[in-house]
Amino acid sequence: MFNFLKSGYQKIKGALAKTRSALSMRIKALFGKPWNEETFDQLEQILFEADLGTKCATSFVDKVRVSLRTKPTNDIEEILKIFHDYALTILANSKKVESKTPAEGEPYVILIVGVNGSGKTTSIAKLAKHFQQNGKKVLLAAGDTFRAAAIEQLSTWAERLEVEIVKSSPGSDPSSVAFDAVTAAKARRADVVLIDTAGRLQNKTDLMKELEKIRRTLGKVVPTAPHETLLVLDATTGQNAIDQATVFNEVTPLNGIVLAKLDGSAKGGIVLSIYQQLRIPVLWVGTGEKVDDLESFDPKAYADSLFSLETQ
Ligand SMILES: Nc1nc2c(ncn2[C@@H]2O[C@H](COP(=O)(O)OP(=O)(O)OP(=O)(O)O)[C@@H](O)[C@H]2O)c(=O)[nH]1
Ligand SMILES: [Mg+2]
Repeated sequence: MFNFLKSGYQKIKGALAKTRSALSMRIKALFGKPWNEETFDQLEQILFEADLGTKCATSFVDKVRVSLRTKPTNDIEEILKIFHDYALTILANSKKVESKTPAEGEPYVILIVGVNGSGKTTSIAKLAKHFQQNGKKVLLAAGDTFRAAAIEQLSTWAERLEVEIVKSSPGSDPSSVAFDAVTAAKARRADVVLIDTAGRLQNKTDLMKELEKIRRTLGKVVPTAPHETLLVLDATTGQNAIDQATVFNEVTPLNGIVLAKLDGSAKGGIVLSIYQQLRIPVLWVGTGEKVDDLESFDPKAYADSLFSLETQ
């Protein structure tokens, strides 16, 4: 089927194909024969390899062990349902940081953070397209002033999407770009401002200072801004993404995660690890490099996709 004809549910399912086969097919092979304590050790390894992380993998093993001891079965569909339902329990347990609401006539400001190469700029383009399709006037802010290429990349997206962009010369202060962008958005009656940032993580104090300064500056123009701060994580980096989320969560309040590059990764179990260890909700997932390849995260679609024997 052509990608653009696929529903969001199918796109999430497609993106998780590799993780699904790494998980469900191996679980099937494992429990397709009589199981014993060693089976559970092997299960832990399978879950670990799908990037659920040690803590999350162990809690799954405990859950499955208790369920199977209480109600033994060799029916693989029933066994997968135990995983499926437990995944939904974990995904229901996030700690929501409510986004703020702008005053009448003021734009909704979204700050995008994340390490280099995680998918920030591409995700901004995807989000811009999403808001455009919902009839919103979007303005982009090239707040990653660290590299000329970063400004150019965002400018190219702005041209392609026909949205306004506020940028400055490389090396300029990202806070002043953020200030100019929100000022312009107010004057031009834009509905949404998406702010790109540089993702250097070498020094936590610098990162914290820079993000704090951007937030403070935004607040001078629109007192409630930023209304939302989203962390972009690269799904292919596995457990390293958890470390990144931990650091960013300490330096700036996060409303949620955009999990880019879910397609092609066999490490899609990272979502469960994020929810269990950090309780930060995944709000969006990137399912490809194209501007339409962004889906709002649906826990049911995710659990259905991971714990199923479908091969497609
Ligand atoms: N397959 C796939 N590729 C993606 C996705 N999102 C981003 N990419 C690719 O990942 C690479 C990095 O994306 P960028 O958006 O430039 O990442 P960034 O965080 O802005 O990177 P820097 O500005 O260098 O810090 C690009 O080649 C993107 O096309 C996705 O959901 N799926
Ligand atoms: Mg970028």
